[in-house]
Amino acid sequence: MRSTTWVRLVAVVFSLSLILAACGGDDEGNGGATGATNGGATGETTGGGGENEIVIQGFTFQPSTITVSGPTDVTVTNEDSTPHTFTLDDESVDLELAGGESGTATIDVSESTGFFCRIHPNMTGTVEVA
Ligand SMILES: [Cu+2]
Repeated sequence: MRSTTWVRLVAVVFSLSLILAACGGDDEGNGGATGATNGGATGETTGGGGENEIVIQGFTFQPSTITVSGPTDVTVTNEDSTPHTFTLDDESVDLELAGGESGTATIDVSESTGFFCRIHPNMTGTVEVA
């Protein structure tokens, strides 16, 4: 009885080690592929998605509302030929952009605020905190 159990145990352990070895090999392959896929997807979402990029076109900020969660880098591109600024209401960010120029600033606000262009104060937008 005991010896039979022991033999079975050895057989099971041996089988498991074969299975684990096989799976281990597969996992490495899959792990790499999955990691790359996830990394790329995450990078795209975090890096831009569009939300962290503002284009100034035709004297308007597009989009005029962005959402941040913690300190967030925002790239602003002025596609007009006229100079504009991207200025937070508290002026903690104040990008001056000549026509065709772009700049990046880190928005770090704890509650929703507005932004505007100092040259054209009717150009406004909103930063919402998620
Ligand atoms: Cu302007």
